[in-house]
Amino acid sequence: MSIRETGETGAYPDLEIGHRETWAVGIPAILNSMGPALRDMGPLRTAQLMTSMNQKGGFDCMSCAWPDPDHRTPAEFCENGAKAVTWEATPVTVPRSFFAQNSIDDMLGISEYELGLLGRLTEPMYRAKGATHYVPVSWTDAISIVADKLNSLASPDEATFYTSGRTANETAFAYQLFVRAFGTNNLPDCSNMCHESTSLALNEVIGVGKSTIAYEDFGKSDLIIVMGQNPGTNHPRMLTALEQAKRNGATIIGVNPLPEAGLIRYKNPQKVRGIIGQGTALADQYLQIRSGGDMALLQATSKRVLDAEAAAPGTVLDHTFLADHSVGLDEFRAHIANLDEAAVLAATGLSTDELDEFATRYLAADRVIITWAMGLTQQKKSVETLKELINLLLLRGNIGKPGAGASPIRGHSNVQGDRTMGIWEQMSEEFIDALGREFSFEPPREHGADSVATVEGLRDGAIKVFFALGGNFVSAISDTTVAEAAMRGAEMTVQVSTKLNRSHAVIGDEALILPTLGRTEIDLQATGPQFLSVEDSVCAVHATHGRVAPVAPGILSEVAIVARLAQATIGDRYGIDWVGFERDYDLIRDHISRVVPGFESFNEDVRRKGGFILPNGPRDERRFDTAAGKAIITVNELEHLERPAGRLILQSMRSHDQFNTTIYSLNDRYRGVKNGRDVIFVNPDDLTELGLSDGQRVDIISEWPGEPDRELLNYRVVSYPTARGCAAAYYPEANVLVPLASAADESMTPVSKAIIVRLEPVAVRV
Ligand SMILES: Nc1nc2c(c(=O)[nH]1)N[C@H]1C(S)=C(S)[C@@H](COP(=O)(O)OP(=O)(O)OC[C@H]3O[C@@H](n4cnc5c(=O)[nH]c(N)nc54)[C@H](O)[C@@H]3O)O[C@H]1N2
Ligand SMILES: Nc1nc2c(c(=O)[nH]1)N[C@H]1C(S)=C(S)[C@@H](COP(=O)(O)OP(=O)(O)OC[C@H]3O[C@@H](n4cnc5c(=O)[nH]c(N)nc54)[C@H](O)[C@@H]3O)O[C@H]1N2
Ligand SMILES: [Mo]
Repeated sequence: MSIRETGETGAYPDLEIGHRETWAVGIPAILNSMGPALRDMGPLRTAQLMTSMNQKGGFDCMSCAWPDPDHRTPAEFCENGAKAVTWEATPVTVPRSFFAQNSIDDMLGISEYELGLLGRLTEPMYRAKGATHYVPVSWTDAISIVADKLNSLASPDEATFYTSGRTANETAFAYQLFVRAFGTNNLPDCSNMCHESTSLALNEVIGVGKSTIAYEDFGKSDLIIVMGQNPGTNHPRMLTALEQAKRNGATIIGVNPLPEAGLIRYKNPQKVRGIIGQGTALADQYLQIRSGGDMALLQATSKRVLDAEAAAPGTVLDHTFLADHSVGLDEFRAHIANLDEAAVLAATGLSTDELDEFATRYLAADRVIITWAMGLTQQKKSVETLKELINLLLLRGNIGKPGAGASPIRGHSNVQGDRTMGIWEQMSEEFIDALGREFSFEPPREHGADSVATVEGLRDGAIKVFFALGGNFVSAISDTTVAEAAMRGAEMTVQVSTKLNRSHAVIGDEALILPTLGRTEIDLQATGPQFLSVEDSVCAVHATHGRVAPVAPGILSEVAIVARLAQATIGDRYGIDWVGFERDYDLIRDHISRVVPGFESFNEDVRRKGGFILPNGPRDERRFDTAAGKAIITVNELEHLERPAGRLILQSMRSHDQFNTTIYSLNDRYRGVKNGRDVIFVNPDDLTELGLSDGQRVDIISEWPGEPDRELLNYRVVSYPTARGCAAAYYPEANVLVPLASAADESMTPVSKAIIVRLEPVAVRV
């Protein structure tokens, strides 16, 4: 291994590595969450927000899609929810002078963290072709610049319309209607990079791409398996549900290469016991699996289940359920009988004892829930892995009975609802038919571009206009260098945003920033204050009401922006009442009630305290609307990621102080990192094997056949007890290492959790 000469001192000179936490939440969480909120917002605004967050009649926290319990505590939020609210509801605004003083090139030199700290956007900004700076522009001009551009395109497919998952149901419905009426299905969204693998796998085998449980099921379960998910950081209120389940006698198993604090032990900040007491030891078993090894683990467990059935016929499988509700058992049994245990051990990095114990626990439980997030969905074989997860549940009838089921835990607070509302480049024929009927037009049928195809389209010149309803596309998508070059090739880019981020600096020839209201703010329209609605991870839909005054006058709601753009672009083409939509969101809900199943009395149901729960075939009546009319047990070839000698499998994940590409601070408390993000966590035995040591600076290099190496320079090695052969670094920085072509089979989700890398020591010049 050569010593490279790339190092300056690290990007974060104050970086400190301290000790790793095994407990999550408790007193530090309360102090951490309330401190910054009080400082930035003042006591009144803070009180208004914190007491209405996630309450019936209040607003929905935008930090994740975790559901709300029926009985709410007065403080129904977590540390990270409080951070998200503080970040959005800050009274600080970006002054005009910022754009006058800083050119777009200057903005490129400002980090995501510092851009966010500048505050909220308050007026539309325009960068004309060739100009070096953004200048203020009126709403009327901004909207007509975009509409004229869209109407000048040779085909509607030359434009693409991204959505980030914070967009509410009503906005999402109006937006996709506009896009389809304009004439394209180019509707990429953050879900393409997130739970797409889940949606595809579950739709195929159980007929619905969503969770099959209700919130109460956690409390009724015997065994909850949490796979590829870090709830202590990303869904902290889930720990309360797990704690409750544990008190009711459930066993909890974590499957994760990293020892994640919250999964292991938990102190509940909403209870006195949790604040001063010992808290709860959560996980009964913790499998530190090798990245990408989950398919092997699931197959090995199914094999043990089938072996147990063979040893005591008629006693292990749920024969009635399988006979009535599934197809494919015989083929599956024949296939799994030949499972190569040596391959399983290699793929999982686990011992036979660990695999046996896991299977024994599965067999001992009558009601099993498996939850999962990005550790399972951002892998090359994600879709197959999730089908294996369903296979395992089906064998013992663990779908459609109390306390049992498959539960993907979604990320963005309304990413699931956006899909229900039609934000997808490949919506079903039924949806397209219903939409066309409701608005008397013929929507386009050909599938549109997803997130990866959007970058390819921009790169190759097929796509000329990029419009984003929220999000931070260039930072979120894989292959940063390629994505940024592609975006710069656009003729026009438009961002509807609350705050500045990198996507406002990496732009096309012409660019616009359209500032919008956040979820915390009162949305006053001609007919009075409006509310919106969201759908959580367990298919519960409820209203969200803004509670504080908008941060500045003149900011439009997302609905208003979409409606005005639609009016300016397609006008009265199909007689759609865009003006009415902006005045009264009930009109949008009326249309939704006739297009989207489950929403038949939307305006009425959504006004009930706590909202309503969407129908769900598998959960409600063991009805599986698949091609076979039953749940499909599938045969999947085990394939595992080979790790070439001297290389590591790198995953990119979130720190405790970030929301996706938004960085709240440079700390990751549970993992012991302070004041920096340029770290790579590596197992101590791997360090020895690679001849590296803790504290050393390395360049991280990913390799992809036929392409030049991708590099992330000058990272500090942290010796950390992750699984052997695996390493971890933070997203979004690590996206430079993920080739655009490295996407999951079928779902095309970037493989953010398994990048083959080598580490090269750098000589640091101080
Ligand atoms: N505070 C906060 N909350 C958030 C977000 C945020 O950024 N900040 N983001 C939101 C969004 S959009 C999402 S999608 C969710 C994300 O929620 P998570 O999926 O929890 O997010 P990640 O940080 O990507 O963590 C992935 C986890 O999977 C593990 N893992 C990696 N590879 C494997 C593997 O091969 N097998 C297994 N079994 N595990 C693996 C990692 O060690 C890590 O614990 O959180 C949502 N909530
Ligand atoms: N390497 C790697 N890459 C990943 C992932 C990973 O784990 N590893 N995770 C992937 C996942 S799961 C996801 S979901 C994507 C996330 O991708 P995105 O959803 O595109 O990214 P975010 O960082 O959530 O977007 C934040 C921006 O949204 C804007 N915003 C915030 N609130 C609002 C609002 O109310 N309205 C509007 N209009 N704008 C608002 C703000 O300007 C803010 O800067 O990233 C993906 N990329
Ligand atoms: Mo996500």
